[in-house]
Amino acid sequence: MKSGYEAWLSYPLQPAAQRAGDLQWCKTLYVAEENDTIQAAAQEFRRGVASMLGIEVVAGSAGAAGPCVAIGTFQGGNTLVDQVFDEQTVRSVGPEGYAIRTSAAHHCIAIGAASPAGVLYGVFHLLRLIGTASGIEALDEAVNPVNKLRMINHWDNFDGSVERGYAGKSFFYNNNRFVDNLERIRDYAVLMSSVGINAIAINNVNVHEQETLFISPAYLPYVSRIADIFRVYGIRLFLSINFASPLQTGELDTADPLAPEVREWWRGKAAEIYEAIPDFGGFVVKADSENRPGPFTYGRDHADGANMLAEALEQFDGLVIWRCFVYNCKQDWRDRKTDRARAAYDHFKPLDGRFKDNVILQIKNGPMDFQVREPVSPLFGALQQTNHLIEFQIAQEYTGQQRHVCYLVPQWKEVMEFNTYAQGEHVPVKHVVDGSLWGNLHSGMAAVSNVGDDLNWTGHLLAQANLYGYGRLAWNPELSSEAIAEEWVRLTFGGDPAVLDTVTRILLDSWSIYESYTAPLGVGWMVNPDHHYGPNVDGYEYSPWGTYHFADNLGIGVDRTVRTGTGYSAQYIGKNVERYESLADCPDELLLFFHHVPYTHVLHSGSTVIQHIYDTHFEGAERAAELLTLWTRLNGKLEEALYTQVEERLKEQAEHAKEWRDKINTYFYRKSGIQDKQERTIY
Ligand code: GCW
Repeated sequence: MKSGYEAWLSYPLQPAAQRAGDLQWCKTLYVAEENDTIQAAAQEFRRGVASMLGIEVVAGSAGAAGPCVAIGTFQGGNTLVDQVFDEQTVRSVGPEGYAIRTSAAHHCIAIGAASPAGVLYGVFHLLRLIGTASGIEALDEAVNPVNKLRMINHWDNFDGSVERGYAGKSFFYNNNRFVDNLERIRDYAVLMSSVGINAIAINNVNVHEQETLFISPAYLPYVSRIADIFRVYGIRLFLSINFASPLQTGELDTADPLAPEVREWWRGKAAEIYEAIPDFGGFVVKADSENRPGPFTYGRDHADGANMLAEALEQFDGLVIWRCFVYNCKQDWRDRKTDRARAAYDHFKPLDGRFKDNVILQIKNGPMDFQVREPVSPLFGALQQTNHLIEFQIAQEYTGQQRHVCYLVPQWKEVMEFNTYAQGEHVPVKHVVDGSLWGNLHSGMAAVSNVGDDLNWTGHLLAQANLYGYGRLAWNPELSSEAIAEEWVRLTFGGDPAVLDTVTRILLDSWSIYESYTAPLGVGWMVNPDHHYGPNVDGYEYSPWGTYHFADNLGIGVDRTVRTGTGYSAQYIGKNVERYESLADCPDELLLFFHHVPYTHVLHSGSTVIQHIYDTHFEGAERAAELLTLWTRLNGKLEEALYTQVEERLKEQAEHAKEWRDKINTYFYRKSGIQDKQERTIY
């Protein structure tokens, strides 16, 4: 019986008509290399084919007659692979790419790659084609990942808790120990490599006392065991580190990045780490952010701090991934000059060009913090001489905490398509992020993981679509939200058209539904402090975190214009500045992020702000209830265990959406005194 643990590698049995076509190729697998990664690819192929096509795959060889699948690296010993691919194709395949071709002449489907990881990705591609009934008779393509770094950040703590984790405990640590059972970590690595993830940081960016010692001899052997597993699946392991490590371990009395003994300490540390893990990815660093130590203590800046670490890692090809989530989290709410949205740009734009080649700045997609709606960070397009990554949050901290369904791929797509005007009329974020715009040495995507030790990995089964979708999008940002959703549904539940229709519809509507019953028009927050679940309009209004909405009896919103507000809109480039600056041009969905307006202000939609709030909240709660109705139509069409786990979550969402609706509507009705035109119940 399925539990969700198999996720999108559950390999449902394909319909008989399709099986016949795919079967003839897949009965035999020809592998010529002993390499662990290629053997893992072969094992996955056997597993997938057995389950989807109902046959045991037999081993083939060079001279054997009859069709087969042949996999291997170019010139790696698989003669069929080398016969099928011409020189031009081989040249077009990059370090992590693959070529796949159905060759009638050679009676095979060949998968060739420059590296074992490429072979693995190619095999997963073939399995995906079988699982989505795409036909494999006429394959001929060379595929390379668009983004070089495709990373997952875990916020797992050594005690087993997961910061912003909504799917149980960590499966790396338990009670201040590394787990003994590595099976689940291996299964996780398989899942991640199947969508092209090639880098994973295994501990929280808030590095506490014990985790500071992960880079010490006491813990490195355990870290190394995990790296051994990841390596087989083409994944490099990263660690989040504590900037004050030399100080905190008591070995030095300073962590000043310009102090020679500190530089020496980190160089020694790097050597120790690479001794244990020769392909160690590098460090993820949260410094001078939310009370974490950093270079500011010593009057140094972020470039000084990052470059010091980069110098220690560079001879080993290690990377320093330095986060730009830096702002004043002790703001006085009375201070109307400080604007948290400005902070990342104000800190990092002036440092553009000062970072070493192996430093990558990691920038959250928006200027605030993973809200259901916020503008794109103006740092994308502004950093011309610095490697950088975009950071998304797969964990649904502010988007329903995996108790509500919120398929985030459409949001990420919107961010990636955003025109930065960085150099010319059309320069979308995706071309900044993939490094093609300025030819960055390192670039790509990172995202905060949404998994834990819940049996189905993500708590809400439908939240698996975000994990899947993130990997697919990082590999190829051109994929559409719809295509990704459909793939995920087919691979997870099989190809029943009713299931496909219903589940993709639920996924594709879910972000807009969640947005409509929560904080309106881009203003954000309005959640309960600390845990961030559920409505609380003034939860952060008088707090030090810089996340205000400024609602009074007349109006609401944050004035971030240059003319009368914080000046944030000037951080954008070209037409974006005026678009956000002008009340007339600012898009409705971001109106309250950029402007403070009266409740009677008329939106582009024709509705007033207050009526929009009422309408979207009533509709949002209704639409949330419809999600449950839609799902109940699938009763009997899915495995019981899968059906009921989603049903339960959708019930909670439908109830909780009413809570949001009533708290938000009541709050604004009481503030404004303006009646709902439709006279619905407001308390
Ligand atoms: O949004 C905040 C989260 C913190 C997190 C921080 C960050 C890991 O609430 O839990 O800390 O972002 O991104 O560093």
